[in-house]
Amino acid sequence: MEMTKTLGEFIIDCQAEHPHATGALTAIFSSIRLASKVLHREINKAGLVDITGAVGSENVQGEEQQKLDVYANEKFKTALAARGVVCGIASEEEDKYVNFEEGNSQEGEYVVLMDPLDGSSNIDVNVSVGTIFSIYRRVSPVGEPVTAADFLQPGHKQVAAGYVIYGSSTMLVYTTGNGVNGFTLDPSLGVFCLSHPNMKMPEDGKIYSVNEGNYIHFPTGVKKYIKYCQEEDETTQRPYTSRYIGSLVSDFHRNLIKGGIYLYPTARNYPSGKLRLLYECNPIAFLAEQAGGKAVCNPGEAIMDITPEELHQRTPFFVGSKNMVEKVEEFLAAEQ
Ligand code: P6P
Repeated sequence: MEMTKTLGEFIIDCQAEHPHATGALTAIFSSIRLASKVLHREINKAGLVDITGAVGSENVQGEEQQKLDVYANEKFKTALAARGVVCGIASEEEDKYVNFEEGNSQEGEYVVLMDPLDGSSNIDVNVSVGTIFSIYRRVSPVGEPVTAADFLQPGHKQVAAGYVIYGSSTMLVYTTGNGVNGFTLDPSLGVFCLSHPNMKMPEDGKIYSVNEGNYIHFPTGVKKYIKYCQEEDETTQRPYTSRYIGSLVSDFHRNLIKGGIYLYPTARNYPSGKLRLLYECNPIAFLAEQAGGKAVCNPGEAIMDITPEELHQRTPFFVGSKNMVEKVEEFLAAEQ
């Protein structure tokens, strides 16, 4: 029986297809792979220790152990800084971007933006969470400290993007612009194995994911689309099913496999939308488009065409099966 290809073997095969590849991206994925295994181990202790807050105990270095989302940030930051190919990162857990000064990091040609543990409030109720990452080539001169411009690039400049979902199994799903592939961690071996080659998002779906608690504050077009999802219509297999986990990576992952749409419009507490453009929406949008889906912020406005103005800016977000996103665009456009 043929052994399943591991993530490392897959990346090396892909690198062989790009003779000019320097191996830098391979090194970055190796860092992400390592940090995600560490996080897998910690998250799966959820039943044993309080990992949603300071646990009150000290680790071997005498440091007080930290909230898991801050812990995740430190692990990914350390892993990414260790290889000398990443010159800096931006993170939901960091107010400003971080310039790496370790070793020859300034020679690094890539920057990474990440949400190290998205949906972390779900940890203490044992609901799946995820890490989201987005990789760009730096635009500032190699050898100098990173600048804001390195991070404020539009999503269509991404070199790679992906997520790790810590659920019933831990999976890493990523794209480098040549399709989407999913790898499942085999904890007994400590390797990610190619389990979902060439992932394609169904053009249509019957699942809509939205926090309907915000309904009364949604734009009229969104309200009309939600009612459309709930109407009886056999020809379009409606009513659809409402599925909302409250963890973007989990909702997106299910919709990627089964077909569906995730909506986070403007709402009362989020006049610009809740989700962050740079390290949540852009990477998920890259994956969606590479898998045949679509991601917009407003009708006719692709997420990846937004020119970012500040690191933590938010945006309305509609992502999923192409025909479902285009249908919500119709409802939004009709109200403009
Ligand atoms: P709400 C988690 O905080 C997150 O950023 C996404 O993972 C998730 O889809 C969304 O916010 C949930 O937000 O307002 O519905 O609780």
